[in-house]
Amino acid sequence: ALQGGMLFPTESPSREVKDVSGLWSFRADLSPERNRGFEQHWYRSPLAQTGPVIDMPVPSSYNDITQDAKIRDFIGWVWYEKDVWVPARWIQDRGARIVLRVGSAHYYSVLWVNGVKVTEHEGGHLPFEADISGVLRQTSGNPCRITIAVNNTLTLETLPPGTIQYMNDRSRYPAGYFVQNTDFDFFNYAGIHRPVLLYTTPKAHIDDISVETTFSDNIVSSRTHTDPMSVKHCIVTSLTPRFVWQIRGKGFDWPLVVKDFNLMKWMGVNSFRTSHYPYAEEILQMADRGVPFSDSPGFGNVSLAHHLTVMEELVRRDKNHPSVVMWSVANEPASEMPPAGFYFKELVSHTKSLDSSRPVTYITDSNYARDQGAQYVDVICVNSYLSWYHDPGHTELISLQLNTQFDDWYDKYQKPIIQSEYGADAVAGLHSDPPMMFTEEYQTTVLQNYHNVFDQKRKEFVIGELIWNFADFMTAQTITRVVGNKKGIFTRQRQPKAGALLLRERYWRIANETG
Ligand code: GCB
Repeated sequence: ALQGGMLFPTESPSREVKDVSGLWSFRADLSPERNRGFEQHWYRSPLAQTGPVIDMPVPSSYNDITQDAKIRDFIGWVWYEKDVWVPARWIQDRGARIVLRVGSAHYYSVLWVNGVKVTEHEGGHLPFEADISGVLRQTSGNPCRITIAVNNTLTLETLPPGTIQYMNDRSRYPAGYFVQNTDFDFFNYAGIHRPVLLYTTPKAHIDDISVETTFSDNIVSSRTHTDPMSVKHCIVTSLTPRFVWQIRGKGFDWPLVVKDFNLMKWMGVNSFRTSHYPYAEEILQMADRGVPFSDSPGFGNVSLAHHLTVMEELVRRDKNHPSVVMWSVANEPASEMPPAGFYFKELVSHTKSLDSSRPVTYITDSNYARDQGAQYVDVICVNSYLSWYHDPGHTELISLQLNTQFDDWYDKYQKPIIQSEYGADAVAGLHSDPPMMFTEEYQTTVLQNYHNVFDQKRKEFVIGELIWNFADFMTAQTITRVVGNKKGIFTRQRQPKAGALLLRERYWRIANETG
């Protein structure tokens, strides 16, 4: 079980917050074993004394900041360092507790203050912190040198998982050559993605609170019920934003957050799904003010134990946001594998024990007959790409195949269903009539065919629809991707494609019909 709460730091008469984001010194450990920083103790002296450093903005991914493809595609440990001044009164006041908090860093982090290790953390999208009062007072505080080593390597035990593959054929690859393989298609952006804060609390302080939200309007009525059918009102329409874009990668960025909320309001969206990881707390705070949403974060024991911890951290952090309507424990897991049944039984029941007031789900692209985990969830969330990854070009098949998809799942489980992804790639400005794949016309035709079925099934058991995707986003380079994934209805620069106008008309119409 986790120690302590994880309240979002805010100022008060008894608490102060100091944001130490900004320019940090940065060095990637390019040694063949990627371990030189630890061997040479780079945390013991200023990083610049160990070798060349460059400026790196925090928060941001480091990948797109330089012109160097080695940094863009780097796998392994990178080192961040910053000297900060801690207010003298914080150090002198023995009644003050001084905490260093990292909003998120991807994926494994080790944190030192003045050369003393203060904590480490596994997991790429949730905050971690350390009480550094003792270290600061022992090392006489100022300037306070903060060092953070971050490793983006994905293994079968990380979320999301990945594997490292060594290429041993010396006729084709140099010695030591390796690649990171993954099964997801967003670019594995890495670095310190959310603000780094110093804050104080009194020694005797409130560590955690639980907010019970009761609302009379139907937007958040699901908040106080476990009955998933009550979700009906808040997920009539929805879409998926993705806070990746140019230069900053996954780094938190207020202008982009506000722009995306404005776009969602413009479209008449009443809900969105986070994908495929927990978003920044600032985004939840925005959502609490208007747009509710559901949150998401190998099958071995090590994976399961880590996964349970991540759900504990997620629920601890986000339980008080009225905008969170449902917990999602996974996206497209290999849920047809035999161990998946036990894995999801444990994961779902553990999440329910942490919060009995919200439904729990995971997103599946598995076949209804082979999936092992749907029996444990409250709502079945299905992704499908009819006429894209299957029967490419044949939009005339969508109606038949989508009806079958819904009926199969419903006949087996009698649970409410959300279409949690559907869509098609469109390169903005590419046109063809009759429609062809990758044109705006093809994307709108796919959406329209899906919508026709949603409109029939909405009267029965289909309680939500989430377009994939809100905006285009960067992926690894493959032959299926045209400079990233183009399933956005907005471009990466947030300009609308024809699909955005189709959805806008639809969302506003449904909102008017359902009041
Ligand atoms: C999916 C994944 C999403 C991909 C999408 C696609 O099912 O959940 O991460 O981006 O398909 O476009 O292939």
